[in-house]
Amino acid sequence: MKIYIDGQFYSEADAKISVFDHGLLYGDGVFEGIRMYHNRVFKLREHIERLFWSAKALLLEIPMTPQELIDATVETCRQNGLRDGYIRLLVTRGKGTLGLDPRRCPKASVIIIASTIQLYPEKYYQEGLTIVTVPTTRNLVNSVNPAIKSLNYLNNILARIEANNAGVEEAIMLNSDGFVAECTGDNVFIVQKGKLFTPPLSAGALYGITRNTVLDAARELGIPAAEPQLTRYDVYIADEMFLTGTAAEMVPVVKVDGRVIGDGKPGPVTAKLLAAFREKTKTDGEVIFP
Ligand code: PXG
Repeated sequence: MKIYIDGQFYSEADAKISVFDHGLLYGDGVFEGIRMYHNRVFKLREHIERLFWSAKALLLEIPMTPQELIDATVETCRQNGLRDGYIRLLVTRGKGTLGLDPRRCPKASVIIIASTIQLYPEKYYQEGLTIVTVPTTRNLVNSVNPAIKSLNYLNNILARIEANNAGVEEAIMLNSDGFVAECTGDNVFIVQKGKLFTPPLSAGALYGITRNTVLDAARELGIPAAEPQLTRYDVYIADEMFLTGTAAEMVPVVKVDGRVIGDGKPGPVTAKLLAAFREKTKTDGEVIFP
């Protein structure tokens, strides 16, 4: 494996960063998880745009232009001979002192890892997931805003531990007002009487690239979609439910907190949207090997 760090490629054994990097010391940095499908880097421009937004919110200066980052990402796929897989792109605050002041870190570091992906077992796509709501509340929008895809994922990791303890693969996180925000690494959608609903960003959801892709697909298919505040009750009485994320794509949910969703099987609107999503992965994104 060849890993990109600040303009150079290193073998996995030699791909190292300083223990004084504030990405490690404080989780001070931003990241993206990106997919490659069919020799293309899916939604790469959208991921780079969101990375720059996350960095802007942290006053973190990325030492490359968006186009340079796009080129470096595609080059990392090429160096690893990958046409399908998963990319982790990180920008850390860089090497500093043991104090948390980011002004002591003169230059941010850019790391790009391109690899294969560990997907959910096919069974979950066929049969649907069982999930639960967990006690850990989504970060307040006035704290580390959940819209910032930062290297500090402890809020999500605490929720994931609660999911693990409950013996399930994902968890619904509510915000401090009790509304549905999102899952630990996925956005939440429900279908009710043919209409698609997903929580608004202000509820504490990430501006998910897959979320946007699904909303685009719904528009194209003539499926009405809205972004209202959603409660657990809305989820329990939904006809269908699914989660979206770069890694998961679209995964159906059939049980939440012991309540069976719809008829307990992945639904027809979910299937239609998944087919449309899969089509989009064939034509969108920067080509890796021309
Ligand atoms: N919400 C959160 C909190 C996320 O981290 C999503 C939603 C989905 O967004 P995209 O843009 O991917 O559609 C994410 C992103 C993992 C893992 O290991 C998942 C994400 C990021 C990093 C790791 O499951 N999901």
